[in-house]
Amino acid sequence: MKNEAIPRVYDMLAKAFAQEEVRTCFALLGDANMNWAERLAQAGCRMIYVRHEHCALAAAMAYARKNRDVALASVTCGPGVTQLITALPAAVRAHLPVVVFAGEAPLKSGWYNQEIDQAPLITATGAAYHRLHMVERMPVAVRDAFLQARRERRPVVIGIPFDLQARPWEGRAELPTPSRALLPRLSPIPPHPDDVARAATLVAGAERIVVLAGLGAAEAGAGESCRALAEKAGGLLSTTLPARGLFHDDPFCLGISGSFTPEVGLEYLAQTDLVIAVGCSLAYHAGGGGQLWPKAQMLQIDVDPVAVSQGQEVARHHLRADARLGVEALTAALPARAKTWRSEAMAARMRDSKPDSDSVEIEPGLLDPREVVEALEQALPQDWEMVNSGGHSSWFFGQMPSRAWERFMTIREFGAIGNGISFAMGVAAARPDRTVVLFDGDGSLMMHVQELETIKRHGMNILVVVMNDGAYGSELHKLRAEGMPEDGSVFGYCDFAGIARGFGLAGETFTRLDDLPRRVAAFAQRGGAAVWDFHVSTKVMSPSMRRAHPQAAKQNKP
Ligand SMILES: Cc1ncc(C[n+]2csc(CCOP(=O)(O)OP(=O)(O)O)c2C)c(N)n1
Ligand SMILES: [Mg+2]
Repeated sequence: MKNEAIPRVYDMLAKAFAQEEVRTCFALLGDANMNWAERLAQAGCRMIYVRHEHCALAAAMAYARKNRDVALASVTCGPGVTQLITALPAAVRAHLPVVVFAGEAPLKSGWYNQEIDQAPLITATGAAYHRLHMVERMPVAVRDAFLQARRERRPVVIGIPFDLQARPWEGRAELPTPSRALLPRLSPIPPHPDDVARAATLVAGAERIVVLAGLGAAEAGAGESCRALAEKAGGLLSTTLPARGLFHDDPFCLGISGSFTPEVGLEYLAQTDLVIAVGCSLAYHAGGGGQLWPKAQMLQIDVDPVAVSQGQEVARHHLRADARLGVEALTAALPARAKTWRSEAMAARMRDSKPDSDSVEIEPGLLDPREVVEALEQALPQDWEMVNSGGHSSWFFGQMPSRAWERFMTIREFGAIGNGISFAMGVAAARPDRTVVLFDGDGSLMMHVQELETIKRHGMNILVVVMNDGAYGSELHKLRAEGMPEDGSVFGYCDFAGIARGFGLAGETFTRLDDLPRRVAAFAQRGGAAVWDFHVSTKVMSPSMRRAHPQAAKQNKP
């Protein structure tokens, strides 16, 4: 008979997590985490039980990004752990602090069917793995995992054999000091005056400057300083994709730099002679491997400047500093300019041009994805949280110039599809007072469509907007470009509205756009969750796809 009065190791473990002030845990239960999870829930942690372990971790990643703090996920041992392997590399590369409580197979058994060597699987992704086999040290090890996740900004997976979890707790009754009380104070790093003087000379000698801000700039609160620097330098503003919208209301913002650059922005990037990259890791995609700004020198302002990034030589000039302090010091050191690159005509062009003006004749009964996005940009309330998934359609969804970065999220550092629905759940959990709108492709949504049930059960406010081209559009366009059969990339327009209704959610199909404002108003009134299925043509190739396949772009013409 169980003696409930004797605390077990899992009781102590739950307490150690609870004192880390984790308010939400994304989990899927099995033998190796259920006792712990149950106790954690009793301690007041909100449990969001999902339908696939990948989605627990992916939702926690979005939650961490949104709250700018550690998030928590939990899975059982063996098959629970192997399901994490697609999400972990993205969390590592996106620098997301997530602690994962994973079980391990029992140590006492000679054989256990779910046993697998978990450590090498996890560490292969770049995440940390800690085997906790010393019972007395477990509460300290848990605390240290939170410290490590924060300091290294990466996922830390804790594996604990479930027979050890079930042992009576014979250690100290007191818990260790929680991580929050031990965190070092990380004040913003000011720049060195010599570096500022050198950077100012470089900037003063350039004529066509673009200030390119990344997520580091946005999170350091450097938006206003970047605007002031660009103004004083007579230059333009741009952002990386994750920081899109940081300058959404600035007339001299050319949009995103990278694969997602709008048409007019490409022209200006091609002319620039100096890119000042602020709080941005200079990933390959941000400058198309440098091809988007062939004439430009690069000055990087960052706490961790780099010369080579993702296989490319990126910056020869560096100013090591906190993004805001570095930009402010540089702006102050710049002499006033006689000439500016800016003009009213330029602002008017950026304001009035379409992101992509290519003309395509669309089949009757289908929509142009660009028009869908324009209509959504007009109709969706500004305070809705936006999540952009992946795939070909993400280019179009990225073009919503009125939207601010605080309400935008994308995590695509491992290039995997199928994450949108989990990221939307993570944002919804972090911002329960808001409506979240997910922009996803049909293929990506289908990969984890089961989570519609989680959304329904937890009463999340999520509008799933599907750009349904009846295909893996990314693959289809490449196959077409190569003159290959399209099999394996074309699936037909499945009925997402019907699927949504099957999960107890509202579902609607769109083959026209004129009644969108009315439907948005009705949804906003009703709240809850819904899936909106926009049937779009595969005739429209995104500009980045056209750049990669110029021949195919010509053939696609009516
Ligand atoms: C997990 C994973 N599997 C396969 C791929 C290859 N892939 C990239 S885009 C894509 C198609 C996405 O289709 P959909 O979500 O409908 O978006 P679309 O490209 O049609 O807009 C696929 C299969 C991937 N990136 N990630
Ligand atoms: Mg598709």
